[in-house]
Amino acid sequence: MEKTLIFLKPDVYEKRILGKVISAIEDQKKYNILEMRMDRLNEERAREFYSVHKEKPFFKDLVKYVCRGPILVMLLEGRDVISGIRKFMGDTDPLKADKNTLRGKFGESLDSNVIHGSDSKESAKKEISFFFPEKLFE
Ligand code: IDP
Ligand code: MG
Repeated sequence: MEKTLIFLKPDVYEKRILGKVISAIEDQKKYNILEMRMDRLNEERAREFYSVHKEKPFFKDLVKYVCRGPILVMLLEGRDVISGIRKFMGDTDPLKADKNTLRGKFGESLDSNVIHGSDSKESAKKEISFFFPEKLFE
């Protein structure tokens, strides 16, 4: 069993579709939600979380996006959950994402693209410890 870190971004909260996105994930019948918490990133924490992107032209907009409202953070567990949930998220750009992915269905643009998901075992480990430091070594 593998673990990953996802969060539903502020656009999901703003549109009041947290429940719909959680339902879509649960309907996959593949993953266990081990932890779930409303949280909010400030600029400093967002910059730290996304530090791999700090040289990118969109970094400033990305930080603004994820700080603009509450996020719902989840620790997910399942077989191949890291790649499985990434596939289910869909393309980073909702306009390019398949219609039966979360971003294709609920997203609008690069700053309303619904969800973050860890992209490797290394980033999952780092990102789980960022939000759930007490859970990492269980
Ligand atoms: P991912 O979320 O699919 O892993 P990344 O390349 O890691 O995509 O980018 C992180 C986030 O930064 C994206 O989810 C999106 O919100 C934002 N982003 C990515 N590329 C662009 C861009 O070209 N313009 C504006 N925002 C972007
Ligand atoms: Mg990424």
